[in-house]
Amino acid sequence: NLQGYKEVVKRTVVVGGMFPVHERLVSTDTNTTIPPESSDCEGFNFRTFRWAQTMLFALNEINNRTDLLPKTELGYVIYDSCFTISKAVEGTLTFLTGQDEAVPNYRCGNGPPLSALVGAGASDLSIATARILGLYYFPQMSYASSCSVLESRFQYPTFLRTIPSDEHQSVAMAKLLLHFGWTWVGTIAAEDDYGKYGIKRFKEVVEEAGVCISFSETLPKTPSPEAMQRIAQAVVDSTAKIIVVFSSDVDLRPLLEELLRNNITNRTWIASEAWVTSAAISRHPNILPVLGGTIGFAVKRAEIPGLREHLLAVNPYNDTLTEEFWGIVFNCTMNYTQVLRGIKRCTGEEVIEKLNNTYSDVSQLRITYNVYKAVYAVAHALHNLEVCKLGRGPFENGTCADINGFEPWQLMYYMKNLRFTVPHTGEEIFFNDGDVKGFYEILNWQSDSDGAITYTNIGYYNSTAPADDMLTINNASIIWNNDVLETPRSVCSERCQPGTRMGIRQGEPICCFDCIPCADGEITNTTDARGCILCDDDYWSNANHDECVPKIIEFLDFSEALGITLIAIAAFGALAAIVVAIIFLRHLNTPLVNANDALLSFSLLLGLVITFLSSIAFLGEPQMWSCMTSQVALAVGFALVLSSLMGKSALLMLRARAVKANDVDPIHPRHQRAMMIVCTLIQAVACTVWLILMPPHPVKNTAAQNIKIILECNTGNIIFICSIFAYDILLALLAFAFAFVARKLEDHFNEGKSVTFGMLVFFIVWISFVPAYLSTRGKFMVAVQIFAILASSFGLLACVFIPKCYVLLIKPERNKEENMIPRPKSRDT
Ligand code: TCR
Repeated sequence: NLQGYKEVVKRTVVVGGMFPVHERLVSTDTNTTIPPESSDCEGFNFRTFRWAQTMLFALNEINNRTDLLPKTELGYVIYDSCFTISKAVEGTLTFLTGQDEAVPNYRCGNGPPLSALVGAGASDLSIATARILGLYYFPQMSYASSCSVLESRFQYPTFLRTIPSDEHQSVAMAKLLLHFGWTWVGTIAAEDDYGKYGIKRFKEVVEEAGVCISFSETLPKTPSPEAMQRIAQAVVDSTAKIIVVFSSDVDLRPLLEELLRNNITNRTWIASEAWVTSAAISRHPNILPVLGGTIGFAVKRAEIPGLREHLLAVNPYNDTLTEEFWGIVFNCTMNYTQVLRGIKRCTGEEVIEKLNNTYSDVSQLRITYNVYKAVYAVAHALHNLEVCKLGRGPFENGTCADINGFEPWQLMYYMKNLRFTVPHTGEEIFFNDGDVKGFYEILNWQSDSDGAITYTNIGYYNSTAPADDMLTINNASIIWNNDVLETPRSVCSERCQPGTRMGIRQGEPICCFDCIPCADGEITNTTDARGCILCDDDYWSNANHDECVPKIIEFLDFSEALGITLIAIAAFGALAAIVVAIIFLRHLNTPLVNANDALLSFSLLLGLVITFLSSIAFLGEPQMWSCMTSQVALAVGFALVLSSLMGKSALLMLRARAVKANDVDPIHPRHQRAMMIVCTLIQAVACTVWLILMPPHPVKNTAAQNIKIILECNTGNIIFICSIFAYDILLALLAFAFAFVARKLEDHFNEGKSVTFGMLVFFIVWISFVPAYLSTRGKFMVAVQIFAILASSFGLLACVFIPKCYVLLIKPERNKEENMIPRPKSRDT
């Protein structure tokens, strides 16, 4: 142990220090046949030795000052904790008891008063020592123990530190991840309180923000090749490109060897404070491809003038640690027995100025600066204690503590309520319930011209800033792994674009999902949507499924080709019927026209004109009036046509019978006309009732076809429309039946045959209409309907009237009385 107090007139107060100068204990076999002895340490660490030397430097600086503790000299005892809890506990007990053979709860001798313990490096060591020191209310000022559990004033009442709590660092790391949009990360944590608590808090924060952890590994305290291979394999196997490592450099180094062996590149490492500026990692040969681009958090850096000179002025004969240091640096020994074994002997004249290693590197004074601050904090607390004015003191009745014999709790009071500025840097230090505020610099590992790693400052994290400004990062100054400038991506699944939704994969973290296209009629308009949204009634999804577009409105328009054709045909039909009527009028008194009641022929033609024209009302955008007129005109028109035909054929049939039976003419034209009018009227009345009760009306049919709204007429009530057209069918059947019976009648105008034939055409058209109608959709249904109307009307027109017109116009000589059916004797005669 390093110790020294100057024998001067000033009174002396001792400051304890504890540094992990060695990295581990020499492994010994646990032999229980001999008394236990303190184990030896190995693995000399230049960095932590520099920390220890910095404490000496700071004490020296303080002792030389006249304004700080002018009447008191600070002495020191420094213990090496060897990065092990047992050594730290042993050192603490030795410190408290003043015994080499530490006896707990007992201190003998009247040595100079102890003030505070600076240290215990790693958190688990501090936790152990803080528990012991807490028993005596003995102040402890740590410079590197950042674990968040040390925040608890209940468990560690006298623990203070100059390093921010890892609570801040974990949150900062999480924010960094979110800043770059990384949602798929691996974590590696040391198997100590620092690693475990640090990564635990980190995971809590990121998982809340929706980041997923690909793998979590722990770095064992006693590294084995198998464990390292397993971790390296986990890194290789994972698709996560971002790996967060919460560990000290000492614990990380074995893994680093393994990573280098496996040449694992193309990853971005996120470094915790404990290894971000560690030369033991960054000065490793060939490290650049593996760890280049690393981003990490570092505590404040400072320049401490005079430190380098102090470090280089070490005296190898001072103490055993320096002796060992000297031996390692110059590859020689001061130990006589080793000299005998042939190892070079140190002269003590070796030139340390030439030394260029971690020890004398003062470019990254971060934890070193924390040590410096910690020592100053103790000194300032002692100073405040010393300058206390009786009567105005903080203790009972305004009393003060005596610097020559104060109690640890009295010093603790001053430490807690401390506020001072650090020399050279001017930083103001105070403890907020034992902790300093969370401030980190964010460093990026970049390579300089000779391929060595430099730490470039790319931003900072300030826990006291408002939530949005805590993290400040200059993205442009980052150079990533393999010298790329583009931010790496680390996601388990790429984002789901609009038009798709996230589909979970059973048993995998939520960041790993499939993008499932939305079904037709459903959309997503954001990325990473959880579910598709159904479009409103009048809307439908577009091809990409990222927008609801209005459905296409469909109806058979007048202006389109099909519409125009249909109108032309219908108009032609109506015209033809009118022309026929005109021909008939011109030959009104000829036998042919008179043969079968001219009036019925005219009503038949009128009915045909109506049906032809009614088909036009089916076209165009359905309106209330067009729906009403089209259906009703059709129904009534057909009723007129069919009842006229029925009248005609009934007449034919009855006459035929009368002729056969040589009876009188059974029927007067008045009867047929009345029949025609009554049958048509029934239909007209039925239609009127229909129109009044449940009129057909235009509707938007959205159900028939997904992407279209079909504008069509709703027929109001299905029973009405059925009965109305059923009535028409009834008339048609009757007309057909009568005509069929009369078809063989000997008449040269073939009235019976042409009506039968016309009715057959009519039936065929309407029977074939049914399947055609049912198998079409949208506006073509209307077209099919119109076609059926036109076809059946043309059929009737053609069958019934063409033969007659032929005779009237081309063969007028056949238009003779004798060609008529033999008329039964007229009643009047
Ligand atoms: N806190 C760590 C130990 C540690 C450390 C370091 C060790 C920190 N920084 C630098 C070596 C070098 C930060 C702990 O355990 O709390």
